[in-house]
Amino acid sequence: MKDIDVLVVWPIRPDQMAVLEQTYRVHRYDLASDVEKAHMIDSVGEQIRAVVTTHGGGFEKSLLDRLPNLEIVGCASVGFDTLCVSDCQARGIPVTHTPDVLTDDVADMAMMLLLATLRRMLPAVDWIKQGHWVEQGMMPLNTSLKGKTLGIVGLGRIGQAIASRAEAFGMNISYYSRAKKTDVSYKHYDDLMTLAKDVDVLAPVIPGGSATQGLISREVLTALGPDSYFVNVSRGSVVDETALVELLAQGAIKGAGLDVFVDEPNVPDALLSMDNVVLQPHCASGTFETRAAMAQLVLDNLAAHFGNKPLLTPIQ
Ligand code: 8YV
Repeated sequence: MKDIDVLVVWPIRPDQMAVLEQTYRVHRYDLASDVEKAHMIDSVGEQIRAVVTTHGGGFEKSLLDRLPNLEIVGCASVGFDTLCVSDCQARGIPVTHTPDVLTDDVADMAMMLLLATLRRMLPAVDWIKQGHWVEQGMMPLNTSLKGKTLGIVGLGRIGQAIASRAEAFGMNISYYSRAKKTDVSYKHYDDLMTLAKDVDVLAPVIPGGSATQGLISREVLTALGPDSYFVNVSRGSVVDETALVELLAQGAIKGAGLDVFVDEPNVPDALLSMDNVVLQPHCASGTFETRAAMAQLVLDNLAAHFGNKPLLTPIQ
């Protein structure tokens, strides 16, 4: 398959990149300058049969239009809101993603944010480092997870993995989704505002994109109340980030644990100085094991396509 041209818009893990380069004729669009990118597409665009990318690299229609013989897009992320999936599918070009292999790590991140935020882990570290323990004694009390209600917005694979974990910590689980799930016993809400009013922690676990843009609105956040928390491991776009920052600053929400932001890698300055927020750099799936599994899934989907076998994880 060395005669198959693959355009790398965003690289996968080094081990799998090595296999990709041994197996296909790889063009490193990700490493090229803007001038080099334009030249690359002019010279080999018509030869490109596959694209490799991820959520961070995306895949825009303007580039798709320059690849007339593209057959498949392999994306190393479960979310695909930065890819022109419908345009690809309209041309009969499947797009594959990486569900399931990252579910546990993302759910772990949600629990880490929950624990660190409610138990104020980072201020506790400072309590020691700043000498407060010596000078002032025990740090102020924080909040237990046990007995609190976690409201999950969107109970898909990752949402259910978070729910299972949170239950093990003694939390009650409620969820909002359009349709009630028949395979869970958690309390279902068909109204987001009511869920927000009833829970102690609100956690959106939904895809990004236009359908969920700003779904967690200022009104929903306000309905949470001053003794509640917000945890986000989905996409920054699903929440009114400006409202979130203001409400956190005002104490209208008690705290937040955030792994995703609207304008990554730029995080609102106001959040950087708050001691009631825990910030992570969109790294929920960022473990050696999971990123390797995601990368391998990209390779396996390409191999299936060019081997005329069914794709493993095509976006439907
Ligand atoms: C990205 C993610 O893959 O899978 C997703 O949808 O958001 C992450 O796992 C990671 O940020 C690399 O872009």
